[in-house]
Amino acid sequence: MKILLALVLAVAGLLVPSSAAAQSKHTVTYDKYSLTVDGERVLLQAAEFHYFRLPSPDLWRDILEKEKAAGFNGISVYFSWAFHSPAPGQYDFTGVRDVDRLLRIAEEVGLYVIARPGPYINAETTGGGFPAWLKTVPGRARSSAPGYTAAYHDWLAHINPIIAKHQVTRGGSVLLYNVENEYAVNTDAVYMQDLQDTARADGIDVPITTNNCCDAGSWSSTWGSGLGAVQIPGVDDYPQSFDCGNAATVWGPWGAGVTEKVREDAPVFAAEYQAGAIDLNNAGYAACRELTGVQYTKYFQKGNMILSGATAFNYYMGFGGTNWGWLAQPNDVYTSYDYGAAISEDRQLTDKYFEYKRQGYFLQSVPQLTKTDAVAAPAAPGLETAARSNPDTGTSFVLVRNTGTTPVTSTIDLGGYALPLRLDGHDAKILVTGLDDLAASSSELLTRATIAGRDIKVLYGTAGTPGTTVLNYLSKPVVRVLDGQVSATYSGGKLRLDYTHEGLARVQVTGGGQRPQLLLLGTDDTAAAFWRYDTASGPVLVRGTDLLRSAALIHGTAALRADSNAAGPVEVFSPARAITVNGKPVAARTSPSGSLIGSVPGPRAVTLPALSGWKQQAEAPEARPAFDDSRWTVADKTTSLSPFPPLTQPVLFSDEYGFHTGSVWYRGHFTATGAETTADLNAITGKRGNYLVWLNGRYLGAAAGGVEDETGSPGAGSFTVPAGLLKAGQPAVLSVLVQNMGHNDDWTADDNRFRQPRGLIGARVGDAAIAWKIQGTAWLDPARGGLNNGGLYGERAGWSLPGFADRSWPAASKSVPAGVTWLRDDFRVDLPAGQDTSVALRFDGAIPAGYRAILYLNGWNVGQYGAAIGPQTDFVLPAGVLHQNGTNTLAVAVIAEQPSTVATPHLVVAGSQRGGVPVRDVPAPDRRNHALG
Ligand code: IPT
Repeated sequence: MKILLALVLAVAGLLVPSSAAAQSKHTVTYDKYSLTVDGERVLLQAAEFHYFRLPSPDLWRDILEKEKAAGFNGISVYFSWAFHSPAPGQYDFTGVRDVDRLLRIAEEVGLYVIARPGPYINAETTGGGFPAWLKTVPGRARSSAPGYTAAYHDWLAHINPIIAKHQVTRGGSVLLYNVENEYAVNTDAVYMQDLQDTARADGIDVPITTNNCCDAGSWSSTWGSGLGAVQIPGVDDYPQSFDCGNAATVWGPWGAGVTEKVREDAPVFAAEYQAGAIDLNNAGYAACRELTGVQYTKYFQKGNMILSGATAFNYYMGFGGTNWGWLAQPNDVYTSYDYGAAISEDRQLTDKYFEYKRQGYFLQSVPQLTKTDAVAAPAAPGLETAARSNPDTGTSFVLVRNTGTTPVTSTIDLGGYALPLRLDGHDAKILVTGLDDLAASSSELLTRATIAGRDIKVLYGTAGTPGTTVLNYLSKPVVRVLDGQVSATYSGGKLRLDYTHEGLARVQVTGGGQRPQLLLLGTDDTAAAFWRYDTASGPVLVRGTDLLRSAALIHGTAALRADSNAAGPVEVFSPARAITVNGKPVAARTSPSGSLIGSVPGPRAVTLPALSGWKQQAEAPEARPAFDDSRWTVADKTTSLSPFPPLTQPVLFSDEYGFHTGSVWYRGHFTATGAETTADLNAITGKRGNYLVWLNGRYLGAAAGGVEDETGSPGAGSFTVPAGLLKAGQPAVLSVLVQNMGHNDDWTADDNRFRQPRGLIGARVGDAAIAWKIQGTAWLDPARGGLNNGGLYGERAGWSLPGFADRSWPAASKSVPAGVTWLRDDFRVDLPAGQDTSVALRFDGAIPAGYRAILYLNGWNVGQYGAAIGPQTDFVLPAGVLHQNGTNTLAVAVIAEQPSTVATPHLVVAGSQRGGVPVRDVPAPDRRNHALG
């Protein structure tokens, strides 16, 4: 019965693969070579993933399945304190914050987890993970100061139990626990030790690591007093830096990218190995993907593997995602955190993904690599070589790199043969000798498996280059070339195959005193078309489709869950006699290679609606003198913990009054003399922010907010008071809308950056004594969280939400005055079922300088658009936040520094595949079912 149910579910494509290990407890240890689980050596190949940058939990499974399909066996996850804690003592782990669910998905998909709860995480996210309310807590952050200690103990008391429950040692998948982040300046060993003691007291029993940046030896047993030392120190390597604008010429400015060994008794751990870049210079993420492209990935990563002997890797980022809401740390990033990663922000697989897959499959098929020592390498004239060897099996791994930029033709002595070799400029290969029956090869190994009593090896090389593979055979075997051109010779117990890497050659070898064997000899591209999935009843190899999510072998059927970008072939190597793809039977024939070949359909065409029903409404009543601010907070503090002194009294820093997110309004009341000539203001907003000023309802203008740099002018603006606007003895009101961005990080661990204020830091109108009121975010959205909404009038009144009654709003003229204007449009989407269509909002034309726009999809703040913000013109609308079959509401808050004609966006398909994972709408309140504050 159980089997029948499994069959039905598997055929229907519903069976969620679960790691064989789930639910049973395991022992985790390590030695100088590698981590071990139940005594088995593990090569950890992880990709960094930030759940908080993808606000649709069903899509977490999509990304994790994509990572697994690329050969990763782990993910590394930062947990952002700021994302879970909107106010002191308040924590939320539900909905898009349900990290227990994330860790369950990782278990189901079969991925180890490196858990990184900080408390400090950097990550170009607001506050570097610190909640902004921490600015008002005394005691230096990232130290053993009591105030900070109490605050982070509260965070860890919430997050540690969730992590602990999911450890490998308790049947889960958390394999490593990372304390702090690049904690190398202004360090405090007592604090570093306490993080670990707290973790242990909370039940963390997997090895503890930390990621070091600058002094790789930090927190090793021999560093400093030894207090705070971690078991497995990790090292961050970013060889390409972040100069995306010069991608074409940059090559390793930040060093060779070889991870140092830090402790003699621990394995080498590449804790963050560069796999993309932040777009520091607004070059666009396509340029960052080029900076860290296939060539970089081959040369530096393969180099690191062999030169360092690392057996644990984490690639930063595997999928970058989106700084939705106010998640961005504004000095370094804007809305997109695409990162030029292997999986793009719109969840598409890029060229780089397939290079990760080639390397990942290789790593997973050579357990011999988990225990190696450096050995002398064979020479290859004109090329750089280095080697490592497994002392138990004699298997050797030879790195061959072309350090120059032009192709090199050479030979290398492998296994007693001088094998011809040609490497393109900056190309790198890892060649293997002595791997079971594989004596030597100048092709690289993609993967190997024994399937239905036959050994299959997939080997590959650059298209057009020569390849030779030498195999041990006790006696002369029968060689049949099924496809392609391969010549075979046998002598002295060795079968030698010579060929040119081209298309996909297939060679069947039988007899010779061993199991039958199928050799698949491909190019980079044809090798990348293979997918492998290890089912409970053995491996399945699939050629074709565009992503194999899982496979199951059930009663003679290979049940695949796969995505296809277009109609095409699917070839399955397995013991099965029939195939289903996504639950549907596929007509298949048996090929001469002994595989089943059929075809899969592509996605159905998608029509997206035009966004043509825009309505428009101006707001900003706060600018009007008569506006009732009696319920606003009085701003009258005279001191703050910020190292940045206020320029005038009282202290107007918005964090002091509990307003940490996005826009903040100020109203300053004073009695005029009539002699005032200027209003002089200063604001610190973080990079990309601004502020707009009204006096007695008259718009005076706007200025850029100050940025991180403490030495520069803190966002100074001097505004002329129009003659006659102020009258002697009459009440006057200065209204200021400050567009605060996210919060600075605390990379330097000295509080200076992190405690930098947001909002007004000085205000003067003549000599008037000003009485201030302040208003920011007015309600905590229970689903979208504390980082979604700022304090615009429309945000406070629910204009961003679906269901808000905009019936009385006029059709949009799209011409807006200086100030704040909203546009709204409802549209219906009906995307085909059983397929994954990724949708984005696109703005055409030049990015406007005169205004900025905050974009809300169904109430979720999905991004900010404007020349002052960044180069971004496409904004991803994640499935689930986008109702794929239903009504959606777009709301655009335009903050204009001058009268403008605004551009409205249109919908585009960013990618479409048949397949995908089921995605439900992310539950979130609309106007009708919550009370606005
Ligand atoms: C490294 C950080 O650990 C990580 O959080 C992130 O900020 C990354 O950089 C850049 O995206 S810091 C390293 C570059 C010195």
